[in-house]
Amino acid sequence: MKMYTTFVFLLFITFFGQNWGEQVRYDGFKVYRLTPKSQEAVENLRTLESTNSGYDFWTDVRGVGHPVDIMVPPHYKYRFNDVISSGGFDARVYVPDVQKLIDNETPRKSTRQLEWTEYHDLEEIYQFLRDLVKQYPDIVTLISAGRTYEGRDILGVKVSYSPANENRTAFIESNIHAREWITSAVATWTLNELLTSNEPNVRQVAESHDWYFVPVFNPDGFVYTKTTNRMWRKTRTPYFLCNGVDPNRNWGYHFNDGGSSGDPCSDTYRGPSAFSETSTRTISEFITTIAPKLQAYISLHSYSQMFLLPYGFSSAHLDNYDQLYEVGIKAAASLAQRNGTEYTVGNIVEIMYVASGGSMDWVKGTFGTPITYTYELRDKGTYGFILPPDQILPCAEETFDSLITIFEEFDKLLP
Ligand code: 0X9
Ligand code: ZN
Ligand code: ZN
Repeated sequence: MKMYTTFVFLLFITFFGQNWGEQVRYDGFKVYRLTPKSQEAVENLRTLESTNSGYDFWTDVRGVGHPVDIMVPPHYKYRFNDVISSGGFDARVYVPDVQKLIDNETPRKSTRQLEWTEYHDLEEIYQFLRDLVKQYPDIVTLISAGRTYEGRDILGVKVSYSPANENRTAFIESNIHAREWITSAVATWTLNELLTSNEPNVRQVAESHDWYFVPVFNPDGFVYTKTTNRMWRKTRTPYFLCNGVDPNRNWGYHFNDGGSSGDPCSDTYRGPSAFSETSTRTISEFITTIAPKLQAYISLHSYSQMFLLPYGFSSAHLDNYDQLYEVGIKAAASLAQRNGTEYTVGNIVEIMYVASGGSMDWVKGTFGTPITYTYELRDKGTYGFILPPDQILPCAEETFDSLITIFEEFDKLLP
């Protein structure tokens, strides 16, 4: 989503809300859902979004009848009421107090083991990976997929049951956007399930592919969401006036081809050049080393409940769109079976918005990888990025069902 956490807005919180080095708080911040009823109302929203006005757009402006989620600071309440009463919107409060959601999300009883009943920090996730290697020394290997601007390792694992699976390699990416915590929780659960499930169909899929999992693609941003600002999206590289590049606008395929910003203070800042970020550059180098063997590249985001198909720069149905769409519909059906969770399937531009420079697009465009999906996981805005921990398991289970379907279906279609 194209969101502008503005410089002014951050400055405000920094100076008035608290001292340097402490957590940003969101007391009294509300998320409104505005549905524009006219083209004029749409334009007004676009203006509001692009002027870096202090509002944080959690979802992008798409058009008449399409709802937009906007986080509003408490001191903007009256100003925002004026926006609403300017007319042309259906408006309601979707999240009454963002800080309350954050507080409910984090009961710190720090279990070292991952149990998917709470969200973990980077070190706990990395320890989980190291423990798996100890537990399954013949199957799991620790990999370093890259490093970050702040000097962190970007750790992952390779899971391989047989050297014969090499040409059926799947890569699972998650948490490239720092605040989308549910994505790494789902990825680690998926990894664990592939190793431990006794279901015959799961064993079949697990043991007939090689797997790469890199649960936190953006460790600097992720750590920053834990220590300082829960709503951070980007990397942490300093640029003029503001920090961070949107790491899903920074990849070198159709870089700067729509749906990204040149403003370092924007949440969709593409960076000064393709692969300007240490993390995206080094990860892309790693992916290049395994690219000839890649059969699948799955990227996990939140939120919206969607299966997105390439590309983010064009609404054209390119490459194997039809195949991806058909399997996507089946995957959505199997996802819905368990809890009734509904997903929409389609091209990024058609069902979401223009967004160029994404990781999946780079993989698809550069290497022609057949299986390429971007998930937008739960939910549809009730909690948004701050999905309660009691939804981790149901979300992971249903997502896993759909992943199994994707691989079962493509095994019928691919050599
Ligand atoms: O805008 C994004 O990067 C993704 N949505 S999110 O709300 N999680 O930020 C969509 C990514 C679409 N993928 C590509 N353009 N490749
Ligand atoms: Zn995202
Ligand atoms: Zn396969």
